[in-house]
Amino acid sequence: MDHIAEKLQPILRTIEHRNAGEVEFHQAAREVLESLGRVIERHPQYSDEALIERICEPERQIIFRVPWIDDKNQVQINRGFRVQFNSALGPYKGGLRFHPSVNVGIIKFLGFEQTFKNALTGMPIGGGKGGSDFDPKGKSDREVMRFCQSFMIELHRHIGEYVDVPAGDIGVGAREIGFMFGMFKRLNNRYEAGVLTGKALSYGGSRARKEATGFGTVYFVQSMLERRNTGFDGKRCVVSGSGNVAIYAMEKIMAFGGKVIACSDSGGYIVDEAGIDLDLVKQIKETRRGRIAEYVDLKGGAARFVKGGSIWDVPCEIALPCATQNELGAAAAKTLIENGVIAVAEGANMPCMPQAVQIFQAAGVLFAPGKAANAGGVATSALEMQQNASRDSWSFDKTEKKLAEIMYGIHEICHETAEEYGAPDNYVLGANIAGFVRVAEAMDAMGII
Ligand code: NDP
Ligand code: 2IT
Repeated sequence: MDHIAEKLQPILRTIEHRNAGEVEFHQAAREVLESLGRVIERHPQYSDEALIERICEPERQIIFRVPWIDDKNQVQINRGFRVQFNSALGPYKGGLRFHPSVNVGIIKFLGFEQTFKNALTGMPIGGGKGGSDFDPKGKSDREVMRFCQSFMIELHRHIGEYVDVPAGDIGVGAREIGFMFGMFKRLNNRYEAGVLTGKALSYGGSRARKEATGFGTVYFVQSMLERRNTGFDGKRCVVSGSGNVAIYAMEKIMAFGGKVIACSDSGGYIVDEAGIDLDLVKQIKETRRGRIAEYVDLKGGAARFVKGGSIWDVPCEIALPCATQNELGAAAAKTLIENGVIAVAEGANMPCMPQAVQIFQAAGVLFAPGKAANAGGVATSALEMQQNASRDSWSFDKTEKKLAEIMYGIHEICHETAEEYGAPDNYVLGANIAGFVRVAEAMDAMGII
């Protein structure tokens, strides 16, 4: 990894000062700035007219109160966020996260990453992110509905198919999107299908959107492995998390002949040397919204549950962190390498800490950053917007084929860009530069905005 070029250091200092305490945003900005030194050396125009400074400052940040009434008739107050980061390439686009850890710094880092990720897809979407510190865990469907309705009563005035198009993220799936869409439609008296993505198929959702992030990550890994003349066949894989991204990453790994032996949730991880039974995981997680620990009693055999602990202790050749930010640090990276890992891809956003990334890269492990590897979700959201705009609905095969092409395209541009800038195999550099250049060129063409 490069150091931050001298010319770019004041930019990071300003970010740290202006966004005091927002450590995840500082981390994400630092990583991108580390990659940009090589760009401004060759193309000084990209640092003219404060272009990089403008890209690092969100266009708009909205914070609002979300009051709702729980099942005990008590009034609850949560905080809602939407950071509209960059609209140079299209309407702001990015998910909503409902998790008690959500704060403005987390939403800002996610919106910043999203801007470059969306640029990498080559589709006309800007970057944004939102959410709330609301915790859907343990809440009844009615409580979730009342929360989502209250959240949308405020958010609706800030979004629209040409303005800002939210979708899901941690804690937000088809159930929550449905409740929010219903309230948006009522408030606007307008059937604006393209205002949200990740909708159910019954009212304008896209086939393959649910699968897209996990599938896409695995397509990206397949492209990396091909460059080393290998594939998933028979390889031991570990996937952290057991939510939307993890489940469909596991499904595609299995379809490609890999063997998934461990997955997790925030309570701990399960190991099943016979290979994870994905139908059972779906039953526990998707149908019952249960805990991954239940797998062991239901499956029997040699399956075991490890409470807490690090899933990265499980020896594997391919590791996909698909849970949350900063879930894989330096110690875990070293353990994975000692155990023979050959490829690591971020299904989650920024799950690997900077030291871990450095350790992987120094050891020659194939490493795919989230803004490239998990772009399949938002890319398929853009396909959902296309279907909504043309009042069309495509088959699963057609949609998945487009997703696969997009992922292979992202792999190609990251790889080629890294090579062009003298660091072949450095997908972090390739993704940051390629994403940045697309946003920078569009902004440059529009004057000082
Ligand atoms: P889900 O809510 O469906 O699943 C999240 C999973 O991660 C759960 O297993 C959850 O465990 C675990 N997890 C979440 N927070 C923590 C935490 N603080 N510590 C430990 N485990 C945690 O979310 P998604 O699968 O949609 O999202 C996972 C990651 O992928 C996120 O980083 C998200 O930003 C990213 N992503 C999602 C996309 C999408 O389309 N959904 C697209 C691109 C990236 P538990 O249930 O116990 O909390
Ligand atoms: O992080 C992400 O890319 C997402 N949560 C998906 C965003 C989207 O608009 O589909």
